[in-house]
Amino acid sequence: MIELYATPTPNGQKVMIMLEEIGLAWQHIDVNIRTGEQFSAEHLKRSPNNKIPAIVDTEGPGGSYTMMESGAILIYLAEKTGDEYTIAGMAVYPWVKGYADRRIDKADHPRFMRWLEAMEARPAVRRNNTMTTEIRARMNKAAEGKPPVNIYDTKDNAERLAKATGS
Ligand SMILES: N[C@@H](CCC(=O)N[C@@H](CS)C(=O)NCC(=O)O)C(=O)O
Repeated sequence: MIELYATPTPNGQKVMIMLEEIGLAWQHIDVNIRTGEQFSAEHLKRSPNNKIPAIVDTEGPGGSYTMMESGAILIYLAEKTGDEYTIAGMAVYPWVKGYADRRIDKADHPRFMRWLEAMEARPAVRRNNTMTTEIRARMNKAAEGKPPVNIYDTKDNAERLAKATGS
């Protein structure tokens, strides 16, 4: 459980958005900076510079874990949950999803498989895979009867470029 001690100012809201994104159980514990609640002895233990937001992660490293500073909180929460899905994952997944075609045995790579399954459980990744199949089928149909190009034939490439650009 993440306890967010805050007022929904922009600095409070950025943590709220993150908490909603990552899906951890959390609750907003109101610390009203308009009425000076940030100066209470309890809150100063969480945030010695009398600012919101602060969080308490009841299941943090080594037990209950308190943090202040919204940017640091975002990084902490990303590291607690974000390692299964980052833009690195988006960039790499299309290259590695065909691992079986490369005769890679999934039994040898349990952590890779866990990550791959987490990727493939995401609706956006599933939609990508469905669209990829549909687009490939459409393009293959449109390419029927047309000779294929060898994109690694640099001489052929140079000739095509020269022809297209008139140079
Ligand atoms: N650098 C801090 C800034 C936090 C901050 O300025 N919080 C304001 C509200 S947005 C606050 O708690 N003000 C109360 C006060 O200064 O007494 C962060 O990003 O968390």
